[in-house]
Amino acid sequence: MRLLTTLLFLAVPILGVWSFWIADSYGWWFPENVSTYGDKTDSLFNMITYMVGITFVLTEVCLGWFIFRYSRKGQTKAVFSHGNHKLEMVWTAIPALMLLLVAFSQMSIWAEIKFSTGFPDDNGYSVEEPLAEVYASQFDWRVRYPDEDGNFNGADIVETPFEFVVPVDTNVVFHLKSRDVLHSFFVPMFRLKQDAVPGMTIPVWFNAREVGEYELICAELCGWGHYKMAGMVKVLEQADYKEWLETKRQELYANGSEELLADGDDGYEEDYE
Ligand SMILES: [Cu+2]
Repeated sequence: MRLLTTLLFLAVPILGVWSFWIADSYGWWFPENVSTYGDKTDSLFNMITYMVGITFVLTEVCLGWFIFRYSRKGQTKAVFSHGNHKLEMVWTAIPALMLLLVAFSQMSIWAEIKFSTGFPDDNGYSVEEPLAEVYASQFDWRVRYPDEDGNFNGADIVETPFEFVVPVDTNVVFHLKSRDVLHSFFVPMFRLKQDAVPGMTIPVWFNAREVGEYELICAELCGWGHYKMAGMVKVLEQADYKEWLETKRQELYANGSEELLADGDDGYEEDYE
């Protein structure tokens, strides 16, 4: 019975390690990463997982051993202990060192992803001249592209609901805002998550390495319709992106007229004078 109880306890770490081992091949692990900085985020995550995992296994094995060793009949007398200073120093120092290791390992990665002073600006987009503004609200994602002069306040603003279209292999910088409560802009396949805070304009950047469509979800419980805040980041070839934006702008100028749109005409003046 003693052995059976011990083995039952040991089944927990064994199943834990086993499920960790096979998770990736069953698709239970992270989705594929397509952003330039995602690999660094993943390596940080893996480092912490290994640290926690090894500690977990060691603790469980100790627990199993104590269960086996001290559950023998007749061994019911407790030992009174005054504590052990050396031991306490050790179990304080080891976690402290591990936390320091985590803290120092993440500093440069955090700075690269989050510090707007270090954002890349080599693709024409920068904190001052972002590719778009992304507004979160209950329960909507709204992306606004500036007019040709980079102006967000003009009349010729392309606006897309729930769809953020961007060029591939480009350092995309955008401004994240909220119209009401806290939301969070989360694209798992970019390893990018950023809160949208009411009253704040938060610059965010990413660089998607592959053309495709990637889920954008709200990761901050923001009200009853939170589950509906599911959008899409659509990554296009750079030329296709330019064409898409141009077409969208022409749709604006065409003012709903399909004929004008078909002509590729972009002015009211000639047609309505
Ligand atoms: Cu939400």
